[in-house]
Amino acid sequence: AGTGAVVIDRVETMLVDLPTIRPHKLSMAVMNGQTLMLVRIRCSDGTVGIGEGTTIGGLAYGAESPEGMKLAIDTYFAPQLVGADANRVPALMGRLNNAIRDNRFAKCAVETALFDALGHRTGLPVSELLGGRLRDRLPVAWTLASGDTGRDIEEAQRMLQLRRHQIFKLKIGRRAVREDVAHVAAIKKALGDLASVRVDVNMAWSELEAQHGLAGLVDAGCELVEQPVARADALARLTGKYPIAVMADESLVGPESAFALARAAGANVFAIKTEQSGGLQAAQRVAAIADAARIELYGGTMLEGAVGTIASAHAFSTFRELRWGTELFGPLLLTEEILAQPLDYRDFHLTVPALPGLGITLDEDRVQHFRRDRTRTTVG
Ligand code: MUC
Ligand code: MG
Repeated sequence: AGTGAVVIDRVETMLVDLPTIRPHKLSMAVMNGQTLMLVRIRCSDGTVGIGEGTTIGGLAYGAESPEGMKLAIDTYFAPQLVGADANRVPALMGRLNNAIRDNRFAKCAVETALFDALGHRTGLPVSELLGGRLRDRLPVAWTLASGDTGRDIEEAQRMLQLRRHQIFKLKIGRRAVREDVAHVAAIKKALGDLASVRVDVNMAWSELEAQHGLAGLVDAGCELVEQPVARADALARLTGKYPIAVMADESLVGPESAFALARAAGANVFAIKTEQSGGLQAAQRVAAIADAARIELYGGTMLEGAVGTIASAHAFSTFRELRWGTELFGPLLLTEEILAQPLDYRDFHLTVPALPGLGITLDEDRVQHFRRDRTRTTVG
């Protein structure tokens, strides 16, 4: 296919509901399944791109939901896109950003589909369209969040044995600080030096609770704490106070917030999520700000399925440094495979595909099987 005048013909969306392998307990929600909002963009040269949007616990994490993203894309995004030049992804994103406020998750899904289609058109992987990958494999952490210390230890030991994960992120913040710290200490003690143990509090602590919590986590052998408190100013006050890395997650909602956090020396590490950032290129801008401020990087997840996960992998593969690895394990938390060929997880890493576009193929029969509403929405 040439790169002449190619326009966007159609934008289609659907919701796909998949169960999780076990209840996933976070401070703000318990997940028994995940909903993938898939967007497919069809172009006049026959190329097709796919993108994905997810949230955590419906509206428990933020202002967007899978159902809301679908509505926003069908009603407001699609008319901006249909008929436009499909090759100019930054221009298309500029147009969306002018016409549509916020909706960062939906924008990420659409941008992913645009880059996937462009990749199929040009023969290049999305990582190369984003400026070029610096690595082919990404370290992948696993989240322990069964709610039970013994079960978490067994799960971690199984992951180590399978050589799938050696970095573990523990979800805490549902219980009293002292109980949570004891939970972390027990897990670290059981795993020893074989594993890196980190925690995500998902904003559940007050600043005072965080002071107790961080001191306890240091003694427990935990090396990093993610978003212990909600407020960015409190996060900044905690940073550097204890010998444990403080990582921002919820506080990071795109480049402007990244700049404000960096200016306030508000974190040692940024958990960059493509959806939270507002897209793949926006995530790269957040990474550039972190780089300039000497803030270290971690590739985060919104518990995306295979499509969103591999899109994030392409983006993270272009980051100059990735000191803390990634947590791109989303598809492994789901019971069902929706790709023709599963993602390649082995030796504690995920491989970034070298094929055109995202480098994945949906198993259409399985997608149709798990699709919530079989009525296809077509615009254009
Ligand atoms: C978060 O807050 O980081 C990432 C891993 C996981 O289990 O939940 C997420 C969201
Ligand atoms: Mg987090």
